[in-house]
Amino acid sequence: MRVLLFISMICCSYADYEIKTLSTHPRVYVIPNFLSEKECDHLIELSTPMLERSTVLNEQGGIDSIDERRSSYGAFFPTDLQDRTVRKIERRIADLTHYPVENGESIQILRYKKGGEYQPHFDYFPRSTLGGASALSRGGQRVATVIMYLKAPSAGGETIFPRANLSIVPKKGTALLFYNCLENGQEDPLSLHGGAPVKGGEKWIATKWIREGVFY
Ligand code: PD2
Ligand code: ZN
Repeated sequence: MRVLLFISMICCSYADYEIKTLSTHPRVYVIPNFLSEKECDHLIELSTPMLERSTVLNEQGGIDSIDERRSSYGAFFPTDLQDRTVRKIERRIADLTHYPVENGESIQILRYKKGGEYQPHFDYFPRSTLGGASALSRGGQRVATVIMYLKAPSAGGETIFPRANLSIVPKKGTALLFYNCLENGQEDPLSLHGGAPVKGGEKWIATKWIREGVFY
């Protein structure tokens, strides 16, 4: 019995979080202490050698391009990455969202320096463009997004939802969960969101985009 309790304590470490509802239209939730400080530092360390200038989706179906609307540096963890911490976090996200691990794109790490921002956009793919259709063919729509704050800037860098009048101040270890689609699967225009310019220090986040089906 004691052994079982010990095992469940290890498996569920940091699964004991509180989910706070910030908005129901759009659906936005904040989860303090979703990651431990050690996990945040580990993700930063692991991704640092992989970072490259971020790109945005080319809606015509060509190559994604560097764009001033998104002035961060980022990296997707390779799908075959063997890292216990990353696996544990992916399991935790699946428990939080009730979507299987297989529906998640691999975690993307983003680093914003002073002045870095991500102007308001939708995480869902546009159905009417070639680029959107090609992205949709790999597991369907991005129904939900989980942003985990790994390092908070000293000023600025809030995640904003301009149509819902919401502004979330980054805090190390906190996660933000929001749905890009309504419960009926339709894209939600109220999910428009962005990363405000960083005014001091650096902001690091890990983003997990979750598809409606298995991502491949
Ligand atoms: O950095 C952010 O706060 C942010 C804002 C909007 C990140 C994303 N979108 C994203 O990674 O999609
Ligand atoms: Zn986004």
